[in-house]
Amino acid sequence: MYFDAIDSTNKYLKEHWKELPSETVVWAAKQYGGYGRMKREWVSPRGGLWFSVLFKPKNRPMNPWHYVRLYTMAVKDVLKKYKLNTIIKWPNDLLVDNKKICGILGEGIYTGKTFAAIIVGIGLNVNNHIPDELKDIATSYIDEKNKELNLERLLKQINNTAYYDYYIKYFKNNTISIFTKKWISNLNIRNGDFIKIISQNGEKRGKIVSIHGDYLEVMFEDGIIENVYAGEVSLRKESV
Ligand code: BT5
Repeated sequence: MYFDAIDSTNKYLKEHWKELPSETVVWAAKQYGGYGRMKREWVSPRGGLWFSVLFKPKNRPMNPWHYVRLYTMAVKDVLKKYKLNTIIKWPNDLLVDNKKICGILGEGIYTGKTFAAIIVGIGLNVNNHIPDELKDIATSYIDEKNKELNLERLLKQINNTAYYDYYIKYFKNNTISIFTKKWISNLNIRNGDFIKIISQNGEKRGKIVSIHGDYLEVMFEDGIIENVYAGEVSLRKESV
């Protein structure tokens, strides 16, 4: 489905998931109410690629974070074809030289015991120049390469890669852990790295004990080991 302008493609699917089939893609040229985790604003002017995909699978894992990871891998692979190398920043971003080019948001529709649907929203800065207030932390394809890309072709390539290279291959109960391992090996963090965790309760420094898909095991400065969950924190790498 294509919209010239919409508040948010994720919001659209959250309101219409019941009557739409699995794997519906909603794409908008522009969003005026785009959002990220914890309802943070996602700047979505014309020129960027803003879309969401609905998943209502019968026999595949139903954790929103699997779908976020699916798209970080697919967008990374496709941008590489356009000669732009990115790294995956745990848990949901793609970076170029430490600046965010893509952010991905997974949301689950929870009905009682299980998720009935997953909505994954992809925000990729392509032909849009980054506004001054985000220039220190964000970049776009055109700002990196001085070249425009065809958004429709890009959208198809990303969805084809996500579907055929990862979803069909790995999104089964016995293969999803292989996919998660593959994803972890593509991250910009390793066990033993020092990090700063930013959450609604403030900032804390610690060292990564182990990395998992949905959470990190972290030893904080006071020696206490805790799990920090992907939905609740932002992460910065610290130099030692
Ligand atoms: C994300 O959140 O990175 C997930 C963004 C998902 C956006 C897509 S677009 C299609 C679909 N429809 C929606 O409404 N959402 C999805 P988070 O990790 O919370 O990062 C949000 C932060 O990124 C903001 O607080 C800003 O600092 C920064 N930011 C905002 N707009 C940006 C942009 N266009 N490019 C890079 N960084 C941006």
